[in-house]
Amino acid sequence: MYKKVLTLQDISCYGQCSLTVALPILSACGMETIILPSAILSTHTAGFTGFTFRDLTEDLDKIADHWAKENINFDCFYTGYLGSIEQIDKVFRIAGERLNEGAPLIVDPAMADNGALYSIFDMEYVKAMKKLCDKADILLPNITEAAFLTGMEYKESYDEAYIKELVEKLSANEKQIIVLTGVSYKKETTGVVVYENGNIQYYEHIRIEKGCHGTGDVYASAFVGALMNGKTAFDAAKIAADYTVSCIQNTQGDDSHWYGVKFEPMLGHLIELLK
Ligand code: PXL
Repeated sequence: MYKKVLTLQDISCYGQCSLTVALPILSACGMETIILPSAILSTHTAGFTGFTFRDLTEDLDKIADHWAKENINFDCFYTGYLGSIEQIDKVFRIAGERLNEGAPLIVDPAMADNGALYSIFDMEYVKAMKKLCDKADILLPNITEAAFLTGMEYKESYDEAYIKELVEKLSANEKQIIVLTGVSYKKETTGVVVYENGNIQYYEHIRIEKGCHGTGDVYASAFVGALMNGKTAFDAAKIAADYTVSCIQNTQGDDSHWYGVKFEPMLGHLIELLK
């Protein structure tokens, strides 16, 4: 069960997202976690202004060259927020060279939420991300990202037919698994759709009105950790959902903590869910 999981995303020094979330969650899931920072920002970009941004694209090839020399390989490659279009090409190289036989490429397109792209991205980036998504074994978009990737209209309220069309359009091949988050058919509930082998499964859970920033990264990291513990995609999707809900509940009522999720005190709960 001791697996090497490589994750490529940014370091937002402050703000509880991307690598500062993925590393502790994957470690708690028992994974040897290898990090590849795509950029270093003083904070994340959602709600802070004047943040610093150092792009690390140039370092990615040098790091990959060294790993090639040392023959360092991985059992999973999970990508999150990337800093630039050029980095997407680097992902193809690393996935092509460094993954063990059968190791999944898991892509969280991490570029949009609530109907809008994050501030640094544009439609060129969406086009490049679509190419990467087509290569993924498992894709973890929210509804906004799925709408941008497919060119379908983003809807605040929708029915099962809309969700079916969204995952079908998104699906690059019949082996690919799509885990679509934030699918809500009723006011009081939300949930996750898992599209696998042409079948749709839905896990519904309570919806907490006041969401918080960073839940997508908490969800994706817990999903990868559960999957790499041998859970099926649907079971991993359920475990990640239950853990994320517990983290949001733990963050509620603290208005000073608008920028992230207090996920750390709930790591014990995640470990219990994995048993
Ligand atoms: O949580 C996604 C994310 C990751 N990294 C950075 C972000 C965001 C979302 O806004 O700004 C830098």
